[in-house]
Amino acid sequence: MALAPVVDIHTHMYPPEYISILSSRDTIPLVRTFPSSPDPRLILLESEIPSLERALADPSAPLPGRPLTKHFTSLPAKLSFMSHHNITTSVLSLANPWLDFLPADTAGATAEQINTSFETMCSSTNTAATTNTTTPQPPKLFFFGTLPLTAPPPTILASITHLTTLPHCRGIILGTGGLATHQGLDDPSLLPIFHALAASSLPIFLHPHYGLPHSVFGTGAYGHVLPLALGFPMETTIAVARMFLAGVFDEVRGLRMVLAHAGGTLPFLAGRIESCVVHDAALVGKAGGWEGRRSVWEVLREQVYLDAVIYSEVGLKAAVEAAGGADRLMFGTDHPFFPPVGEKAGEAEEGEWESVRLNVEAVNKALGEGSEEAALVMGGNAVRVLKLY
Ligand code: 5CU
Repeated sequence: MALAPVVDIHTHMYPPEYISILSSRDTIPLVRTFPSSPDPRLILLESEIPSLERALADPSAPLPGRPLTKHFTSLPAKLSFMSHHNITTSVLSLANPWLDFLPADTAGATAEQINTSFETMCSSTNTAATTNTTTPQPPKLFFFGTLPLTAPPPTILASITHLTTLPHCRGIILGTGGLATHQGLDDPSLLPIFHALAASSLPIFLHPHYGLPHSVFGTGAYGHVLPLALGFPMETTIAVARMFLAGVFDEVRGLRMVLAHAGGTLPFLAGRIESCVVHDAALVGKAGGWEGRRSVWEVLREQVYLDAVIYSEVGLKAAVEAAGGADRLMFGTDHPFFPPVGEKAGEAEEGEWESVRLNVEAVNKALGEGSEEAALVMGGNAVRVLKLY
């Protein structure tokens, strides 16, 4: 009997074209080399700016950001990571902050170049995998495309049309900023884009980047813990809540979203959001009102899927409940983020990653190792929802 596939839907890369762009920049996001570090450093987050400034002024200061290892950029490293973790198929995506910072006049061409680069990675890998064996193999790679959101809407729509011509594209990855004006995902100007994605059957993989204002985290030296553990999930929660309140899901019933990090805090807070809606006189009584609108729960269960990147059985159970069943969650690793750290980090990166083990364990503990439900989350759902094979 063939083993059930393991599909990783949350796995990022920066292709060489993207690294060249980051290396040429003076403001975040950027890549810098420092004499004391073998790997260049990747500096993405607002919270990393103070340490970047200190390191630029003083060569003995701690290095800013994180090491840009081969795991961020190399296809062989991705394939080797998949093989170490028994991952049958990965759905790659460009990592944050995507193309959000590009000038309007270059964003369209860059999106085309990067999406083509992902398509080439997928097709060459899948072809090589089938030519080297006599037994049929499932394809190893698919990808979520990226949109030139700072470009004028016709360029964004043309990019969606381009993605529909790429055989391995299975949706798009999207941040929460919205269009060039950065008004978020409840900006009505985004509706034609959402309609086009729905009409093209391209789901959105929604992923955070901006977090919360750095000031809420205080001045303690707590590394990346607060922005990543709390800022990222709150950002996702707020973005989806705003889309819900603006009626985007009702307006674009064909829109499908996969939310990163098990929906941020939505599984825990959906009830509170719903209660605040039905107890808000201004909202419920509003002309053209709330009557007939679906609840948060209905939207979650009809248009939303969650990844299973939550690292604990408690969170995973909540996500399954909120999404309406184990058939709406999909396994992810978040590779290349959260590599092993410590003295033997480099060596450990070539073996099993604890971050992956925690996510696999969460699925097994919450749903039962070897169960049908666990198999769905580990791969079956992605195969079905993203029409992989
Ligand atoms: O947790 C994550 O998903 C990430 C990510 O994708 N990018 C990043 O900069 N840090 C953490």
